[in-house]
Amino acid sequence: ELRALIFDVDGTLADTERDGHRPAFNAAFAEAGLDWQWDETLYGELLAVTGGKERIRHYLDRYNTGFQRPDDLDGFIAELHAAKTRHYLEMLRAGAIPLRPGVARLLGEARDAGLILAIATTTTPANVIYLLESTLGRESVEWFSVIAAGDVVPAKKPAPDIFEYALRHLALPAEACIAFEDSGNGLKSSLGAGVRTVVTVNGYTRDDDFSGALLVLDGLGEPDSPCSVLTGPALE
Ligand code: XBP
Ligand code: MG
Repeated sequence: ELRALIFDVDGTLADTERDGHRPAFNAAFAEAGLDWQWDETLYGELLAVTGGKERIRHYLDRYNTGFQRPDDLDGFIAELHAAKTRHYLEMLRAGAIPLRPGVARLLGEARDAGLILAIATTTTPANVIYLLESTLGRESVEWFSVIAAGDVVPAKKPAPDIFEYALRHLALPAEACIAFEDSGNGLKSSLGAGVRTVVTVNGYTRDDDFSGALLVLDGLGEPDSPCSVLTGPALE
């Protein structure tokens, strides 16, 4: 019996990456006097690694090997990332990032149907709270029984840990849940935890590997602009 829906945040609830996280990273770099610029194409490649701090480290390892690393690299990255989060939260507070079509409707219908809602994301907890508050109102944070986010698990997606954490706190078996994800990394994570998954792709994830998904959609759609099924039972 279906009891709960578990949502990813970035790319699934909202298109946060290209015009949200990416410019926030760039603002933090500029503020720190660094000449790093993550354009849309480079950012698409960097998304291979989830987690902002992990992404900065990956950038230095693979794309900016000439950078003179400070002795305390962990501290340096943590500080840059804290600045990035500050910029990102400012954008959310200004209402700069809307939910994707169909998200508010689906959440409302799920609540009406008595389903439990949860979140499983690699992003920083405050980012989730601010997104919900700025788009659905203050009380919407309470709609979610579990908000599993960020560093509560050491291994981020594609590791299954964050979904396993959410299941543990929901006290539900994987079979009682359906996950909503937008990326190959996210899908690996949810499937790794045994949770059936609906994928709603976006510009950055369209070409990811979605094998094993219950359904792959180009969005969640609204009555006046329905979504399309890219892969799913109907097409097999
Ligand atoms: C999202 C992420 C996050 C965001 C940035 O992945 O990888 O790192 O890009 O957020 P998913 P932070 O949607 O698979 O959870 O900088 O707060 O990590
Ligand atoms: Mg995502």
